[in-house]
Amino acid sequence: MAKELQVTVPDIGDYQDVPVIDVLVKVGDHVEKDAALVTLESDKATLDVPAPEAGVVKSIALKAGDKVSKGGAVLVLEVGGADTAARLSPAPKKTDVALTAAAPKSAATPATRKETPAAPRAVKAPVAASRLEVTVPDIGDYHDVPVIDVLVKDGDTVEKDATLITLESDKATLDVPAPAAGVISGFRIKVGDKVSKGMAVCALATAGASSSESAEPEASVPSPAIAGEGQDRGDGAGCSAPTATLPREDGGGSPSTPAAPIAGGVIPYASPSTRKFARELGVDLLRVAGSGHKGRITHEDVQGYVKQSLAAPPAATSGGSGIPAIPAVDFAQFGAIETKPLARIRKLSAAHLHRAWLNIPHVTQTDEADITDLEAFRKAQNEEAGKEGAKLTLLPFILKAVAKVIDTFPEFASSLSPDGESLIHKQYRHIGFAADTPNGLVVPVVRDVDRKGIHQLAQETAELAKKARDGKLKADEMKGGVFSVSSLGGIGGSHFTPIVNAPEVGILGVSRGVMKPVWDGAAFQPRLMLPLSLSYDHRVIDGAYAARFIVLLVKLLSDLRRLAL
Ligand code: CAO
Repeated sequence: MAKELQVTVPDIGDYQDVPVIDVLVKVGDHVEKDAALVTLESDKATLDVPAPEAGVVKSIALKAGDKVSKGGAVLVLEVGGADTAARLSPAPKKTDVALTAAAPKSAATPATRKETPAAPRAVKAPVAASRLEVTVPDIGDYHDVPVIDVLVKDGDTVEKDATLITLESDKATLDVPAPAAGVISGFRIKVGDKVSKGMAVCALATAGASSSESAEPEASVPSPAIAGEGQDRGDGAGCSAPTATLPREDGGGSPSTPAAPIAGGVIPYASPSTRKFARELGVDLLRVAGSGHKGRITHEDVQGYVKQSLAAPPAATSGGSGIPAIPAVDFAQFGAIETKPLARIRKLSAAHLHRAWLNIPHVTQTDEADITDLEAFRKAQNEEAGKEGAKLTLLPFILKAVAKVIDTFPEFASSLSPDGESLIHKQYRHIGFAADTPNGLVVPVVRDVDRKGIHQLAQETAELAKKARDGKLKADEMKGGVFSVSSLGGIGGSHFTPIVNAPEVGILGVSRGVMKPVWDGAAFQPRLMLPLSLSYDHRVIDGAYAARFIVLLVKLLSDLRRLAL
């Protein structure tokens, strides 16, 4: 018994007055259950209204450009009639050539595509399709990385490079892309799974040589209705028909990608991970040009946008935080110039030093330590050890003495809490030392200096300094310091003003020891004097406290026996 069914706009969430952007059927069309009838486009997504049952379109209540809300009339469908049954019952086979003939107008308009749902199949079927196993690609050193987003399902047609799943390690968010265009089957992953390189994701039925012929107005992309009836496919494709609440891509590509209509230019097309990344950086995706397929915005596009924004010439009158900017100068007007990109380490340390310099009210306290005896002892030790022994330099003595002085003045091993309300006292004595490398300054950290002997410290500093110069320091080896030492003594110079290595509160600069005449109360004596420069964060350290710190340090270095007390 034929009856008329009024099709209305289903629950489309909070959306009201959503524009109709496409009417996909016309009066007289025969439609399958779940075939898309009209397409709506909110400012967040594109939505298809599906046929609740198979039937024949009797009348249509709206046109492109109309605005609709939940419950609004879409069309009237005659269902259960003999005509409908006759038109729909011979289940189309993909090899059924007659179906191609039955769809003479199929590629002409989207509406006729839906009218003859078997037609796209018929176009696609003869194509020599191949099956591609998609696995998790090389994702660096990561293992068991959680899947945070699944963007496709069995039956979905995806473009090459469309994101299939998104992984999130503790360091990065990674998209696993489709290696080729095709139809998804055997999808094995769900949100929360943990994956590693090589694990199976799904199979991809890729089109053969003639896929290009079907690329045009989507004649071969299975409509939701067609995908739903794909029993004869044999690959598991087509087991799910997208519902009206599933976003649809802008006229092509993955139907389940939460995509934006590029043509309209309203919503940027980007994967959830890219959106998340942009949100974290405060980037408005509307301002970012997408370089991916169909204008898709990639992580790199967001990064490029940020870099470009940072590199943009500062306003002539002011830099960040109201600091007057240094005006740009065209040096080429004065002679030949060459511009070289900065090494990564130099850029990182520049940003770090700038932050520390801007945030910390620095004071530098200087003094000189008489290291005549220390040097005599050090040289004697080196001679005793001979060429085979590990060489003792001044640095391990300084580290040891600093650790000892911090025990007496523990605020030098503290940090201000981020809110500036309290002081965090660190009980450990890990001390960093600045190392000069061909690529810039790095600060390796020696662990538990207070618990180690001079020889062990000499060995560890030598190893860390070598690693630093070879660019092989691990991130962990540059973390956790409570205080830093910057020794320029091997190079020369007298005092300098080291910059506190935030969030530490103190740094000791060591310059070159110089023989000087020192008055002993009766006569001038030749003594080797070591210039010391102690910079500190004046928010945490008082001047008197710092002066006492350096006085004690001078005493320890001048008389090594005190180190043992
Ligand atoms: N006075 C006199 N001589 C000194 C000295 C000092 N203060 N410090 C070191 N020396 C001597 C050493 O004893 C050694 O002499 P010998 O070969 O005769 O024994 C020579 O100078 C070379 O020492 P070194 O500098 O190679 O070794 P070190 O352990 O003292 O220092 C390191 C290691 C990594 C700190 C150093 O190589 C380095 O990179 N210094 C630069 C740090 C820097 O760039 N600081 C600035 C940071 S802020 O921009």
